[in-house]
Amino acid sequence: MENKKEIIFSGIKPSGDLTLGNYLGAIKNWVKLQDEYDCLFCVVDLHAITVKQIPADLRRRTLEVLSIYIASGIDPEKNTLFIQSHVPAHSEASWLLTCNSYMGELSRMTQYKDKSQKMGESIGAGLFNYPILMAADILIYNTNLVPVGTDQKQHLELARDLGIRFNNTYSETFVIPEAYIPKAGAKIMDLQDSSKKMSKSDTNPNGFILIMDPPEVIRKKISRAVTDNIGVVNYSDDQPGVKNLINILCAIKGITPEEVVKNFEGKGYAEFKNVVADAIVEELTPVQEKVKSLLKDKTYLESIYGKGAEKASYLANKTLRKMKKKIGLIPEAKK
Ligand code: AQP
Repeated sequence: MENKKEIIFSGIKPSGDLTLGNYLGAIKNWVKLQDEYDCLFCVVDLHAITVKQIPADLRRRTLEVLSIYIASGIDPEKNTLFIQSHVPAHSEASWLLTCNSYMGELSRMTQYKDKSQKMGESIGAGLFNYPILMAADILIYNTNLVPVGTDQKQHLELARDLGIRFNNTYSETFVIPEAYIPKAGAKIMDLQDSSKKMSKSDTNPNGFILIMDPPEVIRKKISRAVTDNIGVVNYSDDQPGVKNLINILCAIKGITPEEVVKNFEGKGYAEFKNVVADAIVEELTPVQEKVKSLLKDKTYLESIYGKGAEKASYLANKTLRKMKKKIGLIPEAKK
């Protein structure tokens, strides 16, 4: 009998240009998982529109994110790569789950609380409901594992709760997914304020490094990264800026913080920062070159996301039909 592989689903929203946080916390780890698991990697454009987007930018970024996946080493032949809005089952399943969700549990989501504090009255309903769409994304593929950074753990917990609730209410329908938190790069922090995670929607560009930032910009941002006046490269919570740079270096090089600390004994921050910047530039330059060349071949990209959507739709629709039937909706007339 064929040994069935476990299913992995993950995605990134094209709500801004992707950061080193997205790369080290998500994409770089996905590359390692593709041989062992059946992977679906999605560009979650419907999540991006939970905040205002300029249509032309959204279109550009959606294809850029897909190109970054491929350029980083995600093999489009081995994995299912697709654009979320091309598989309407995500939105339909999301509504079915919305009707089985509570306002209370959604208002407890810290990401919503953070964003709503900044936006006040103008906070969108989409942003409030977004964790349900994320639950639908995951549950309709009977996903076993979801590789996410620690920032997304709470949303995954909600997806599990909604899946369990549906199974208990209507009988076994969904596989209940587990979080797969990477050892390295789980949370890359802002370079200017190490108390918050590096985010693509940040207003201060010195706080993040973009995957597509040119080398000179990367070097400048790292040299400006906030550290402290202790002057010793230590891996300590008392030196959060330095700790973050060590985490970045470890995630890129696959080494431990202890090794980094040992290598920089008796050396200053300037030398340390140069090494970190070099490592980032060396890691991102080949990705950037490949992205630029992929973006010139729109026909190729279309063939990838076309095939991906077809395969994803087939799988998602099977679960969606089950959900509808169990809820009591009449099956569609046979064509
Ligand atoms: N700073 C980070 N460190 C580690 N992992 C990160 N991820 C994002 N930022 C970091 C991981 O990237 C994946 C997808 O992220 P997303 O873009 O869909 O959503 P997000 O987590 O809300 O990312 P941003 O950059 O903070 O987006 P905005 O600013 O638009 O809200 C997830 O696996 C996430 O863990």
